[in-house]
Amino acid sequence: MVLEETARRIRTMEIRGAGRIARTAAEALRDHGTALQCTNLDEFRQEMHHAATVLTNTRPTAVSLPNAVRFVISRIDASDSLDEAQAALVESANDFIARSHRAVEVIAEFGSRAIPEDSVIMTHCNSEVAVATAIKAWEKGRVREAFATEVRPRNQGYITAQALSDAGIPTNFIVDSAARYFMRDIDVVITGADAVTAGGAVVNKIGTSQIALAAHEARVPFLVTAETYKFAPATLLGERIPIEERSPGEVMSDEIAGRMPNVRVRNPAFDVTPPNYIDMIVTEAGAIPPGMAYVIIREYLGWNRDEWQKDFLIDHQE
Ligand code: RI2
Repeated sequence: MVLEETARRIRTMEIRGAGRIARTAAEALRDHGTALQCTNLDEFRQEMHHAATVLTNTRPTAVSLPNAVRFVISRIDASDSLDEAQAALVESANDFIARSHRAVEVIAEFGSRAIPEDSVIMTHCNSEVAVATAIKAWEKGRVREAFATEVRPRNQGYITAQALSDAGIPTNFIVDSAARYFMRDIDVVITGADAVTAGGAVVNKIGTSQIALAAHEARVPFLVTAETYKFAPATLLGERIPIEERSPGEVMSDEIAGRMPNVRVRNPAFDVTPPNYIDMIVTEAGAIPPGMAYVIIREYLGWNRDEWQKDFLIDHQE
């Protein structure tokens, strides 16, 4: 029940943000597994793999979700007894959650150093780690003012504007389409990421790539803040990151849409920013150029081609 309820809350975006959904999934696996009354290891593994699938099927784009689930499940799979697996579940879930919180703190520190003195910053959507970075930079006196976009259709920009305002940062709230108009006033753009490919492309909230393009044209540095678990190992096997397309009802009410039978409302939740529009990706392992994404996947996500290939092929047979 806890599991299904958590899955529902992630799907409906009651719980949202790539890092938060990853931590929530680890927590849900832990609580679900702790409540299970299995009599042997095989049964426990089977139940946990099912729970993992329920959680990863909720939202397809943020790779933090399958990475968190994999972090926990791989330790269950490596256990030799039921007792060991149950202990490994609790330990690995708690470990993931602690690492995630720590990563946000470390990135905020590294990222704040990359923001020049007296900067006007712009951010898009609501990224826990981008906001933490902006606030850290503000505390160091490096930020003068911020711009937060509205983020249609779910308006996550309100959450960002609130957080920046609570921190005392003078903040301008703008509609998404005003980003280029104000770009001349901006010193640095900071966003989060839902996924980073092996080639260094960043998948983030719809509209990010337009802002990156405007920043590139105006020669404004574009920083991405992303924990290492936002990097996507499967892209090394040629996999593409699926872009979630959400309900048209988020964009236009059924009543209005009903009057336009020839109109199809499209609602992609994410887009892809190519690596050449990104100056730096700040991770807890360091601030890297996008071209080094491959190294992060190899060094920090325990990349093992044969193992991933096996899992990938199994996934695709189902
Ligand atoms: P943090 C969000 O997606 C946004 O795209 C945001 O930039 C990204 O997750 C990263 O979030 P959504 O869940 O982990 O609002 O940095 O669709 O909080």
